Amino acid sequence: MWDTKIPRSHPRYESLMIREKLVEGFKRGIVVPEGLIAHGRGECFDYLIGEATQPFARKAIEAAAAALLLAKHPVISVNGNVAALVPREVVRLAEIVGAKIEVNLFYRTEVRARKIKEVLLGAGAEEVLGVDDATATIPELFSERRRVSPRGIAAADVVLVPLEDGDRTEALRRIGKFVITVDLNPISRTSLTANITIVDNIVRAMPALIKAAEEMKGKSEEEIRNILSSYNNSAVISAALTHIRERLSSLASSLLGR
Ligand code: PTJ
Repeated sequence: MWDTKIPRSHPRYESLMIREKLVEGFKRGIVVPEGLIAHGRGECFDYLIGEATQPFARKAIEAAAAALLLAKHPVISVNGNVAALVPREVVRLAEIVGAKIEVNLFYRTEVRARKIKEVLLGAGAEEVLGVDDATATIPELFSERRRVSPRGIAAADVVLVPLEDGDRTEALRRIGKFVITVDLNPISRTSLTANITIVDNIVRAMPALIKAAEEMKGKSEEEIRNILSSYNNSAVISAALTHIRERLSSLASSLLGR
């Protein structure tokens, strides 16, 4: 493992550790090779936003906590990358907001779905849907990608789908689900289609979402409704893009001044 070779003081230590978790997940059959590529794309956007939870992400996290707490039937959808990076956080968030956890894979195989279920049970989940019970279907999606649990995503009013593919996000919106995503790319089809887009790394966003939901539980329902109704996702995505533009402009200017 790298952590024996790379000192904690290494400037890219955190980032290398995240990579290592995904490589480990790949070797264990939890992450698909495409998941490693998807992570590389995410890393690039993480550089651009400054590898920190920015104010636009904090706004989206607050609104996401509100939507999950107000939901009658919230579901957290878990894919290979999410299971490799934040399994304990998924379980903790589900406990706080009373959500069901469902394995939902883009590149679905039954063997991998079962392995991901084991990871989540090992992280403390009491129940994991979407493996033996994925008998319902999302209309207009084809093959294995459409299969969901009748007690999970099929019945959900609010679905958290981190690192999701655009077709599926659009399909979930079409069947009336309120969709929350975590996606470092602010202009991915998923980011532009979701009701709430958290433009942040899943490894930072999940702990922040847990904290926000814990704190929000002490508020009245009216206060929580106000947080959600005053939220504007287009404004948040626009703020993410403006942040990237300003950050790059400032970096470019600082180089000229050297
Ligand atoms: O395990 P499976 O079969 O369900 O497959 C999972 C992947 C991620 C391969 C699948 O859902 C996929 O192909 O996703 P996409 O279409 O590549 O979208 C993933 C999005 O997540 C991209 O926009 C990435 O920028 C973003 N992303 C990658 N890593 C992170 C991330 N966003 C937040 N945090 C990350 N660590």
